[in-house]
Amino acid sequence: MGLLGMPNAGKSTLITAISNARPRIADYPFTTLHPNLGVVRVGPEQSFVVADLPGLIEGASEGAGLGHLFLRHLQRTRLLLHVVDVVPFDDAVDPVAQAKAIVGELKKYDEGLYKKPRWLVLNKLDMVPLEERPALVKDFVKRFKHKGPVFEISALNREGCEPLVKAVYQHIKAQQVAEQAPVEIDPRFATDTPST
Ligand SMILES: Nc1nc2c(ncn2[C@@H]2O[C@H](COP(=O)(O)OP(=O)(O)O)[C@@H](O)[C@H]2O)c(=O)[nH]1
Ligand SMILES: [Mg+2]
Repeated sequence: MGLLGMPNAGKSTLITAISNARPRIADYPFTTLHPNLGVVRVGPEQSFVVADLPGLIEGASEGAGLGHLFLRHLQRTRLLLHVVDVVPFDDAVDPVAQAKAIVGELKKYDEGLYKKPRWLVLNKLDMVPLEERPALVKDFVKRFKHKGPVFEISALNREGCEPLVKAVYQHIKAQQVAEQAPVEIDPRFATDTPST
């Protein structure tokens, strides 16, 4: 599973909350040139790898060309989580516009990645009073025109992280099983089939 999102969205905090990785929080995005990989343990013999990919979007949009360093990791992911800070510090910043920009970069960057399943993870919900959350989430999803699954979390206090991790595991497992399903061979084309 790979994490996408603007700097400060909470990707490093999330990977710390759910996996054994210990990246630097609130780190300047370009200081990490290597993806942070972590193992998420879901249950006995149930785990998956999470990759925080600093620089993919940020680097690509700056023309820094760092993105390709992470492509290899990203291409191996079966699922992308798009992490969004719903309460940006700067009031002038519209988180929906930022999220759209990320998706635009992704599409420009690599059509294959753009087509991967991408779930929306609305982060920092702890900053939003309970009674305001439903409206905020509804408005975001509507304006972002998001069709897939949506998760509401606080990476900081781990609220909502467990259901997210379980859903991710199930998705990845299901895809893995589907990929390993035996390919049916048409007997007419099997080499050991008698020709009569
Ligand atoms: N209140 C709150 N702050 C958060 C949450 N997640 C991350 N932060 C803060 O947001 C800042 C950026 O987090 P970081 O994980 O480094 O973001 P990244 O740039 O996407 O990796 C840090 O100061 C975090 O403590 C959250 O769920 N709630
Ligand atoms: Mg980070």
